[in-house]
Amino acid sequence: MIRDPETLNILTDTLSQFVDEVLIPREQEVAETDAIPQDVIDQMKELGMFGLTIPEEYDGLGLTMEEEVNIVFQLGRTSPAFRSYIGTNNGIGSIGILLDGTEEQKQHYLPKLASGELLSSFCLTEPDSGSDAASLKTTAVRDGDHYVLNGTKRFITNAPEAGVYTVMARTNPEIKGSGGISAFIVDRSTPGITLGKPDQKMGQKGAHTCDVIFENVRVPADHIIGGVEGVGFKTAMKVLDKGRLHIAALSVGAAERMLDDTLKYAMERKQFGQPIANFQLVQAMLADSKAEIYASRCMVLDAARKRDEGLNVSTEASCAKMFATEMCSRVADRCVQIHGGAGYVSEYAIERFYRDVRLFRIYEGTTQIQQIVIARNMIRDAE
Ligand code: COS
Repeated sequence: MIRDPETLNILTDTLSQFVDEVLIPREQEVAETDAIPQDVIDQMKELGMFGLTIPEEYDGLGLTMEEEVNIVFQLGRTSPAFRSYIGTNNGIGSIGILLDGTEEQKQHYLPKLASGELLSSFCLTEPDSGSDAASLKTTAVRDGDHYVLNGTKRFITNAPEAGVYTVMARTNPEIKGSGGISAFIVDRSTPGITLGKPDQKMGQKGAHTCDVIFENVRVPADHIIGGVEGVGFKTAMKVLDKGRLHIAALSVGAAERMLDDTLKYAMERKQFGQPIANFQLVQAMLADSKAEIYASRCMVLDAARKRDEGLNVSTEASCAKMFATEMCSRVADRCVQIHGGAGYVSEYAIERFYRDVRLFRIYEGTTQIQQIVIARNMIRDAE
C-alpha cells in the first residue's frame, strides 16, 4: 500500500540522489577500510534512514511494506554494507519488539532505534543451530525477577556496534523444540556479555558480524518480548517473514545496479571492431538478466502489497526471497562474464558485488530453507 504517492516519490528521489551522490562514490573506501565513514552515518541519521519502518508514533517514518520495498530497491543499488548498517534497526533488530513487544518496551526502544542513537542486532543463530533454529541451546533460567542467560550466538550482524540485542533463548529445557524458546531484549551494557573477533567474510566489507557470548547474564524478567514465555520462536519467524521480503527487494536493487554497470561497459568495450553489446550472445545475457529482474520486482511488490492487506505472506515472502536472491547471483555471474577479464579484477565494482551478493542466498534463511517453507505451506493448505 502506498499511502501518498507524492510523499513517497519525494523520499525515493531524495534517497536515490543520496545513493548516487554520496554512497556510490564512497563504496571503494568502505571496501578498503572495512568501515562505514562516520559522516555517512550522520547523514543517514539526518535522512531518517534508521527509522524507515518504525511507526511515526515512535518517531520513525512508518513506511508500509510496499513503500519500504520501493526504498530498498534504491538502497540496493550500492554496496550492501550501507544497507546492512541501517538494516537491523529497520528489520530483524526492531520488528520483534514492534510486532510482539509490550507498549512499554516499544516506548523505551523504538524511538532510539528510529533515530539511530541505538543500534540493534537479532541473535538467533548459534554455533550448532543455523537452519534448524528451533534446536538452539542458549538457556534463560528464571531466578527471582531475572532470567540468567548462557550461550553463544554466531554471525550476528552489527553486533560490534549494537547497543541492544533481541536474543532467542530456551526458557523451558523440557521442551526441546520451538515451544521452549522465548525472546529477550538484552542491553549490551549488561554484565557478562562479550564479543568474539569480527568475522573475516568473503564480501560485504564494512558490514560487521561476530559472536555474542552470554555468561550468566542477568536480564530483568520484564525484558521478555511481550512479557510471554514460550513464543519467542514464533516472534523470530514473523520477523524473518518480513526480513525475507526486504532481502528480496535488496536483491532486485543490487541486480539492477550490476546490470546498469554492465550495459554501460558492454556499450563502450569494443572487440572485433564494435561494441560487445552488439553481439547476440552478450545480448542474451543482458536480456535474460533484465527479464529475471523484472519478474523478481513484480514478485516483491505483489508480496509486499499482500502483507499490507494483512494477509499471511509466509509463502510469498519465501518465494520472493528464493527467486530474487538466486536471480541476483545469476545476474552477478553474467555481469562478470560480460566484463570478461575486467570482471575478475577489483577496478570494476562488479568483482565486489559478485562476492557481496553471495550472502543474499544464505542469510535470513537459505534458499533450501525457503523451499522447505514453501512446500510445507503448500501441503498444509491442501490438507
Ligand atoms: N509465523 C508465525 N509462526 C510461525 C511461522 C511464521 N512464519 N513459521 C512457523 N511458525 C510457528 C509454527 O506454526 C509452529 O507453531 P506451533 O508449534 O504452535 O504449531 C512453530 O512456529 C514451529 O514451527 P515449525 O514446526 O515449522 O518449526 P521447525 O523447527 O520445523 O522450523 C524452519 C521451521 C526450518 C522454517 C525454521 O527453523 C527456519 O526458518 N529456519 C531458518 C532460520 C533462519 O532463517 N536463520 C537465519 C538467521 S537469522 S538472520
